[in-house]
Amino acid sequence: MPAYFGDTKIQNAFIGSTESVKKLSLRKISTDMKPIVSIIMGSTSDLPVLEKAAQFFDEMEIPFEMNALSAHRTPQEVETFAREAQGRGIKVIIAAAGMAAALPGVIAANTTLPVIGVPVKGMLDGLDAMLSIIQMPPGIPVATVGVNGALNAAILAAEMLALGDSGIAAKVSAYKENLKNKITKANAELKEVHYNFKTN
Ligand code: AIR
Repeated sequence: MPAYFGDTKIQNAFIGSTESVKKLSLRKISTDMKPIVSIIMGSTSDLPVLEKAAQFFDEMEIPFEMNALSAHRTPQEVETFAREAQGRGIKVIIAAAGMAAALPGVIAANTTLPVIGVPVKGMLDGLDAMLSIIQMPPGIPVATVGVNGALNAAILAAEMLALGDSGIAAKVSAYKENLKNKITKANAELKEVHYNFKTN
């Protein structure tokens, strides 16, 4: 097992120390579930962005793992992770990084699993990370979501998993149905907003 996996060693993989990581380390890390999604972030400073994805997988009851690996600071470990992910049962990888965000592309270069890239807003409003992730050369695609778009990355991952899992398909479908209800409710509320020249 690589050094960056397992509940006792997970903290070693995190670069730096943030409040979010301290919170994470206090929670019980479940070892009896086998992850099918891997969330990789370039640094624990990206964790606040990735929390939306984690919450979505909790809601969908999809087992996932979270680790920090950096294409620049731990290049060897990134390659090992990417090469071994499929063999460990991972089906989709979500990779997030800011600045010169090579992480999703380097992972995609070392696996045939689908990789979803999340550009993290750090410098330049996240445009630097977005262009680094989206502009992959032909042959090595990374499905890139918007800046800080971790929730969309998680929904897209669930949609991929839903192709082969009717339970996940039903949950994703219910989630999307709920989004419709939100707009229906918003329109009912807008009906109660009055202006002199508003006709509906
Ligand atoms: N990063 C880390 N290694 C390579 C890159 N591109 C990114 C992280 C984070 C930013 O650099 O994904 O968004 C700053 O990292 P840190 O650890 O200094 O906070």
